[in-house]
Amino acid sequence: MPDFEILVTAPINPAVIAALEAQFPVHCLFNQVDPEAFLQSVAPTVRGLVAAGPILANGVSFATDGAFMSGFPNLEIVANIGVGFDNIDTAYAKANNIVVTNTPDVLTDETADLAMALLLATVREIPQADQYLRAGNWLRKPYRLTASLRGRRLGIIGLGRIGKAIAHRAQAFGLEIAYHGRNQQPDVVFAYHATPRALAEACDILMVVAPGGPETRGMVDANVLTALGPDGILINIARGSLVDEAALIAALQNKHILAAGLDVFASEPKVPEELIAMDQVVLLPHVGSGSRATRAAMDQLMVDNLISFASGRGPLTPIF
Ligand code: 8YV
Repeated sequence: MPDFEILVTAPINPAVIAALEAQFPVHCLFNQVDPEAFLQSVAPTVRGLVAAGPILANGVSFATDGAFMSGFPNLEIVANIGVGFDNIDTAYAKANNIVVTNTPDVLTDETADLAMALLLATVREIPQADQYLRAGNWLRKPYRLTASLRGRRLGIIGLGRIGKAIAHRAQAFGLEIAYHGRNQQPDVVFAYHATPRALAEACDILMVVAPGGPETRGMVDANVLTALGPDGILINIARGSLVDEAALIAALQNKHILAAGLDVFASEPKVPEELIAMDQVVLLPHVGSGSRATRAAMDQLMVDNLISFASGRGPLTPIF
């Protein structure tokens, strides 16, 4: 498709760039010495953008906001690698008839697996116990006893595809499940709570799975954490923006909650020193979807969206 020029905004897998180059003329913005001058030269003819969320971008990406998109007079599609699309100004895209695609489904099970692994690691202190053994401490005395998953109630904020996959797994672990979301879902048997605070009051594990963006920013605040209680465990695999990070640090320091397992952070890849210094947290570098197979499937879905759209068959997974 020689007349469908693509601009890649983030340093994605080189193999994916090669796959795009087999179909389209491709420009890469992220490795330019003078990105502004480069943009000026290519922007008029670019019809598709490849965007990526926080982890692939790793701070090098260009925000796909309205100001950025407005520099492309012939922009028709933004293809995102990632199911979350809070890195894209979707209101601007919609208003300007720009299609936005994401990569749902192909990462659902991988991310749900990681959520359960992070929950177990946090409750049973798996990284801490591993560290204890490696430091030779086991030779002196057994590892301390930990909290337990038994008899716990799991509250899921955001019962979408990934939230439901987590609920399915959590049922097999014998957990009682409740949820909060924008709306109660008529076909769901789990107890619904209209606010994050009410959910936190009813549970002792809070699993954050809802999308990022202005609507959910800071929804897990000091009040919600206090409601979770001193045995409470917070797991966040969604976006750092959903949790008031300063309130979380204070809640952990003051023992208003027991522990936290975090795969995402407010300003990742920067993680607050206070969290790094704590023993009651498990911290992961945003690896929810990060297996080779799942990332390859996400990459392929992004490429397939562009091919399908550019050849007139429409996008495969548009967000609106
Ligand atoms: C991605 C994610 O790895 O899909 C998402 O929304 O958070 C991760 O799975 C990342 O955003 C890719 O850019």
